[in-house]
Amino acid sequence: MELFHLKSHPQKTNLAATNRKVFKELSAVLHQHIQRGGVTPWQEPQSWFWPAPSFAHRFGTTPKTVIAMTSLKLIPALLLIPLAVVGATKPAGPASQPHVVLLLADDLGYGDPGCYNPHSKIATPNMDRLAREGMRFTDVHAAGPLCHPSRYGLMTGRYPFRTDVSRWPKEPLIEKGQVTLASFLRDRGYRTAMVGKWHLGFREEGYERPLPGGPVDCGFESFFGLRASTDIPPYFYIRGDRAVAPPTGHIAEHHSEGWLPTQGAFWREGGIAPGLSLEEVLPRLTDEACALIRSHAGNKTDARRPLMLYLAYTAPHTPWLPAAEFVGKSGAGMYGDFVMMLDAQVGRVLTALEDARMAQDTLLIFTSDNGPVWTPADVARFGHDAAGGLRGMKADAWEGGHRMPFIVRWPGRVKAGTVSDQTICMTDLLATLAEVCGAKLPVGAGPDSVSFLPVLEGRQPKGKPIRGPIVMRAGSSPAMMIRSGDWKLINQLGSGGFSQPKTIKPEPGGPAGQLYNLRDDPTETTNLYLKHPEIVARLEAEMQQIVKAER
Ligand SMILES: [Ca+2]
Repeated sequence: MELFHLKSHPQKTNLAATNRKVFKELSAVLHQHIQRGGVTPWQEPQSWFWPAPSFAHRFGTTPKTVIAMTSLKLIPALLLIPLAVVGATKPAGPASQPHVVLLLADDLGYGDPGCYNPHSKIATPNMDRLAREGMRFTDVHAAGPLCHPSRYGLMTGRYPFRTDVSRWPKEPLIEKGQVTLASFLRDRGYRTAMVGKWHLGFREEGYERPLPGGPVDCGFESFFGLRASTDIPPYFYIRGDRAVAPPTGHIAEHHSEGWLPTQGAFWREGGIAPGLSLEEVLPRLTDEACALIRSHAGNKTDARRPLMLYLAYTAPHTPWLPAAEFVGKSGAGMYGDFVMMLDAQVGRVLTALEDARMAQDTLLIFTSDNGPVWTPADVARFGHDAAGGLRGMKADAWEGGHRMPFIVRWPGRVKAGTVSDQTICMTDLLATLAEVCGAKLPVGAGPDSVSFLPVLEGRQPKGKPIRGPIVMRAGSSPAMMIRSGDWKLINQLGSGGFSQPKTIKPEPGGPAGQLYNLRDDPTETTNLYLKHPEIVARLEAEMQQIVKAER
């Protein structure tokens, strides 16, 4: 066998002896491919080794990097092949697109992963590893500070205040035909799969019947997971659009001593599928995701397509149910132990991608849907700040409610160990992935989505914002907020969410809202509303313009 690096030595120097690692790796994949019955190069060069870019990425840093093998005498089936070229240039079409794995944690705070908070009391080696191997963002915002609005924005690229998200318990929030991350990528040749918590509504007419309007009607070709959070009944698994077993049993409400009623191993009473244990849900989702990754790599029909996997975890949302091996292991109580268990799940997914030889060609995003259920009293008790110094918690208009850990690992395309302070909204993922595919979004799709691919690729000049203002509704009040550059306006007083007080009536002559300069005051301690009326007026006008735009 011979190995060539065509860019530097166009088929002149056999590098098989001097580049043993590359040679062995390439040979192994070639064998594996042939054993799976792969096509021969002259029949279908672009998909000979699907996915072709994995080679370009693994063995070089530019699309021009080429590995060639000749005289394949070690492989009887290909004895007569004079020359095979792999990954010569980035081909058009699905084979040029990376796998996309979107890992969404549930209620994980900005200050939980060690890579975001050097004082975190929770060991998160796998999240930290992602940060070391990818780009860590410090100013990314969920589209809303609660599960369902956040996920609506993530899936559709449209701000959740543009629809009535309160309909979710009975109706699908995503309209028929509305473009989603999944439908868009499916139409670009991806195999789209979702595992985990949906929380965007089904048309519910009884759990013995199909559940229309969910993931498989919104662009995912497969779905295994749950209707909503593991503290909101009924509790049952769904595969496709059917209950695996309908929730014909009953479970009583549960709380944990020493915690608020909405913390600890808290769940509400209601229906549950026979045999379902809430403790098993988190590892079960990982089992499903890892099996899906393995089956994708092992099935020659599937493996010809890039995979888009949306893995929406149920942790560390309540109930906090760490497995025995994690109990007492963090310095942040049941919550911290459950975050450690989540981190271990992330590690399992990374290992599955590596074992399937997909990791090097996967654009992996790790983030969370909204802030933690962690109060100032918890910070004092454990010395752990789940919001990482930001003000507030889940549901709040303050930063703790929606500024999220957000890490992108994409070997060969996103520089390892980098940090970006670009202000980004999770609605932006749709336009970003469209640009990754070299495609334009259809008219009307992702109206609040702006591609941040230039940031990922290090092309965006530092200090030049990639997008305009972000507008959001608070989780527990009608309060609206806008973030524009360094400035942030909340059009009422109070948190707007779970922090007390939620709302405060303005005093005569006092401020009617909150204005903060996040550059000077990232913890939102000094309200400049009365000091800068001109900035308040400008931000209010910007906000109204965005809210009123018909999108
Ligand atoms: Ca959540």
